[in-house]
Amino acid sequence: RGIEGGLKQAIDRGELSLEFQPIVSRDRIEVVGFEALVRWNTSDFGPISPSTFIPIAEESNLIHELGDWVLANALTELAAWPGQYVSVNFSPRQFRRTNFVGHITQAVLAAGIEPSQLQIEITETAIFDDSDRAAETLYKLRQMGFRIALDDFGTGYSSLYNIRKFALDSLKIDRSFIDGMGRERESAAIVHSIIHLGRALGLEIIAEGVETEAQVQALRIAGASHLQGFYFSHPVPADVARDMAVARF
Ligand code: G
Ligand code: G
Ligand code: MN
Ligand code: NA
Repeated sequence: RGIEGGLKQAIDRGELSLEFQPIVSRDRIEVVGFEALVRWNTSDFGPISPSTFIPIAEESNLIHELGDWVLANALTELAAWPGQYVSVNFSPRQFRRTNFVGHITQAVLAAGIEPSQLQIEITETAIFDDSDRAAETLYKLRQMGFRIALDDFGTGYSSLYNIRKFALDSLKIDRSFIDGMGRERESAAIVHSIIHLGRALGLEIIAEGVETEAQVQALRIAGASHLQGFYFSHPVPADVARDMAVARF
């Protein structure tokens, strides 16, 4: 049957769940949002990582059903933390789906929330292939009031052209650069220049994969506007995240 067969039934069997990881402001005074991360606990093999099953879902049409489940459930959980946004990952195929904007708008209306409470995370891969069409989609999404984040920034077909051409709210610096910051001059230089450039363009800069106090200090000095990572919290179930919505770090 394989993973694809199991994934088809995962939703009906209630095997999917979501975890949430806080995104914290630079001054660590407040949690501004939560990234939703899907989890699959299979009856046959135990937990399987999304880095394994998302690519398989991407190869079939299952990504749409799975993505719809993630979005609807993430929006439902938002009701528990009305002051924060939820940040949802969308794979390239979801983003390129016909009438993506209408689809997301419907989901938000159905959940009764404001578009500004949803941050849409896409990677550069999603916008690279047909960049005119992607630019139009992003423009429409921003017109509607959704927040847009470019995820894993620096690892894809990073082009400075992208961040000028596309309507964005934030850049998420890939955690590999944060990890390298304390050890390699190259990573530190890349982090500094992404922050500098992003700020000059009026973008929020979310540093991902923050694990140590030293990284927190370095990123604050460098001017990152937001931080996310195990230092603050691992991804946690919604009821645990709820108590974190008003936490101070
Ligand atoms: O949380 P974790 O490290 O297990 O996530 C592994 C990868 O799976 C990350 O690249 C993350 O962006 C991706 N991922 C997690 N949840 C979702 C989701 O709901 N949709 C998509 N498209 N990707 C997700
Ligand atoms: O590709 P994306 O950035 O969406 O991936 C998010 C993934 O990063 C999640 O699977 C999450 O579990 C993981 N993650 C979040 N914070 C940290 C961290 O501080 N260190 C490491 N190694 N992984 C993290
Ligand atoms: Mn992400
Ligand atoms: Na990322």
